[in-house]
Amino acid sequence: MKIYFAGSIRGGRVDAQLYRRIIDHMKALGHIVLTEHVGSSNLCLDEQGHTDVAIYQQDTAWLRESDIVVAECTCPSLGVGYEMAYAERYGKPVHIFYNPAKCALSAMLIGDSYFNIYPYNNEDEIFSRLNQLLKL
Ligand code: 6IA
Repeated sequence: MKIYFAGSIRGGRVDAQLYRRIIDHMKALGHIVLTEHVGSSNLCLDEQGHTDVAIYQQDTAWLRESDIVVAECTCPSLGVGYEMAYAERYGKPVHIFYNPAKCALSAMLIGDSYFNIYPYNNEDEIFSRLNQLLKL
């Protein structure tokens, strides 16, 4: 499957290493992750030279191309929230993870029954859920 992984970039990079581990796990299960850069540790440097228009056009094209959308939403991000609504508009299955000990997830996600939402207490819960969702 082609997976669109969403995680905060300008909203803050506090969970960037967690994003990398989630992306690596999904790749190890045999899937293609279209948005590997979300887990990159030197993203700010990489960002130079990419216009916002090009980023928007590429990411929305990848969302339309994806089979499934996975998001880690503990760190609030306007871009990720937009991507969740965009994925719903195109009928993509959306799976959202967040740590309730670290954030109160927006009512605009929790309140929308379209989304599959998984609060977790530790990373192992994310990986075992992904194993269920993404088994080939
Ligand atoms: O509002 P935020 O920046 O936190 O939004 C994060 C979300 O928007 C992520 O899930 C990404 O899919 C998308 N996004 C935001 N900035 C970029 C970006 N910047 N590149 C790709 N997707 C982005 C340039 C990075 C560079 C490695 C090309």
